Amino acid sequence: MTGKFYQQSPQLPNQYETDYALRSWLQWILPAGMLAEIESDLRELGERVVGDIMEMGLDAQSNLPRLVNFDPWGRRIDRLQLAHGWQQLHDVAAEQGLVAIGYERNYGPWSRIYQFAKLYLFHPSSAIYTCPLAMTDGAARLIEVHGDNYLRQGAYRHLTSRDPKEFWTSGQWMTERPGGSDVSNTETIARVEADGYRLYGDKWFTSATDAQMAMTLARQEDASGNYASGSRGLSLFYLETCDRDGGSNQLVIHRLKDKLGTRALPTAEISLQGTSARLVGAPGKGVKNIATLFNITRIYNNCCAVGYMRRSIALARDYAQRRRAFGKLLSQHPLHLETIAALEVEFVGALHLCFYLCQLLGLEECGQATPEQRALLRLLTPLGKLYSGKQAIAVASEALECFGGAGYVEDTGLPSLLRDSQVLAIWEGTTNILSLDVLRAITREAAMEPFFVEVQQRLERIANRQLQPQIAKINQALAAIREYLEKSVAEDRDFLEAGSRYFSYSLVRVLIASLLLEHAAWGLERNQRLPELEIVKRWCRHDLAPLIYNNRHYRNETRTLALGEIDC
Ligand code: MFK
Repeated sequence: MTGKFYQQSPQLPNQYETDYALRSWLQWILPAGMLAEIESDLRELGERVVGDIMEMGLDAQSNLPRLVNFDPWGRRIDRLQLAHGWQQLHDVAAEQGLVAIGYERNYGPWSRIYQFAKLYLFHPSSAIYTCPLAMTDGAARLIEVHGDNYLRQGAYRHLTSRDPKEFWTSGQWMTERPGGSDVSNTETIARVEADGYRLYGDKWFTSATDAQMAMTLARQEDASGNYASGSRGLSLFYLETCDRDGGSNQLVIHRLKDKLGTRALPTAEISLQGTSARLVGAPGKGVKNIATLFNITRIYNNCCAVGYMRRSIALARDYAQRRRAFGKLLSQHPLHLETIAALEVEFVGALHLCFYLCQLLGLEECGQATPEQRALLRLLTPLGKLYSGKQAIAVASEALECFGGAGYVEDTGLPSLLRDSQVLAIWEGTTNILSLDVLRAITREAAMEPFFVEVQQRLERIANRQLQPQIAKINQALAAIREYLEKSVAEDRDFLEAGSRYFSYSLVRVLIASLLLEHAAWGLERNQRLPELEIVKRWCRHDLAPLIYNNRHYRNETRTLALGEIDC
């Protein structure tokens, strides 16, 4: 092809140095002195994620995992062939302490913030190596809370190691063919044999199948060969994927999933054919105990969603200052600027929620959280995951559009942002499953009152009169949420379920508004006009409580619309 016109590719500068939102949040929240201690580490990682770490991720994305079932002589081997880049990411994750920092707790409850700041920087360059890290972290926490000495002295040390040779990742094998979100349909059974438990069954989605261990659910067989049904019949098991001689622990890998995105990540269908395993926690408490793990992975999901948002915007922003159209740079087109600014508002809001959640997690794990903060952590975990997952997809989609056709072309690397973001709303609980979990949190953990008090106290701490219109708007939304909850008492359970996604969105939008507002007020007190001031004004222009009040008639109409039961 001839012609003199070539477009310039977007360039990424140091991802920590140029991230005012993260840096400003850390300055606001971290104790004096801590940021100075960790900042060189964050800066160095900010540089590497646009350098060698990004190269590793690209290598992993270009050399996809392959499953080799048989050796040339017909012997079943089920060997995963993984990209060099993927293996390097394992080593970098260990050396950077991406899991370890959260357990070393050198900064007490603030350690989680430090760790998640690093994960957030690492994630968008990592070909989603953060998926195995999420499950690894969840498994470490699970062992800390429910594990016995054997696991604490063994697996836990591997999971939290900084030595690449010692560092293990963990799988979380929950999904079975009849199950999916409804884990109560799990069919895998655990039988006591001469040397302990052996598991038999099929797991339909096992992410990061290259892990050295996994946490999984199975139904225990009793002495008469019967099994308890439902989710209360499930127990939690620990297994290692290889036996002592390095052979498979009676695992058969049938095939790798051909997925829309996260293609560097090996996700397999496997069978457990007498896999040696160890019971973790009390029998019959499998779902409750594995929740310790998936509540951590849900926070990772939130953090990684924010990481993708930030990367999408960084790319679009840079490109806007290189690409000319209609005689000027994209950055000189008012509508284009509006578009990127709207993405920034979404991203900064999501960042505030995510890191507040990490703050609560750190307090809880260090035994410093109040009962109210523990209830909030329980509530905000599904809320943060469900909201950020959806917004990451929307932001990635809009950012691709900022590149026109180039955003749709594979070798620009841009389409993978959208494809990989899409999974964030699916795995670890879909948006609807999590909206229902929000109801579980408010009914079983009484998390609603702590939520109201939290937002109210933030507003009360803001003295600046300039911010009164936003305070009024948030108070109005809080009143609407209270009214909605009062009304729900008189309604049936379907009322709450049908409205639970909108209800969840309302809680998130109100909480984020209060977080942004308090941060903006903090800036004003220091005579700094932070971008959060404009961000919160724009945030509050939208409906903060998009609740739906549904009754039987409304739901009948919904049924008609959803199922197309309309006479033509
Ligand atoms: C980049 C980031 C990467 C992230 C990693 C990605 C890895 C991908 C791997 C996967 O995708 S693995 C599959 C993920 N699957 C899910 O997340 C399952 C989604 N389904 C649910 O979450 C359902 O809500 C659930 C399975 C939990 C419903 O189970 P049940 O048994 O029908 O619920 P039930 O009876 O309400 O709860 C049982 C117990 O667990 C209760 O405690 P009690 O026994 O004391 O009554 C609940 O309170 C407790 N529980 C349930 N959800 C909880 C919880 N406790 C704490 N937190 C929760 N979220």
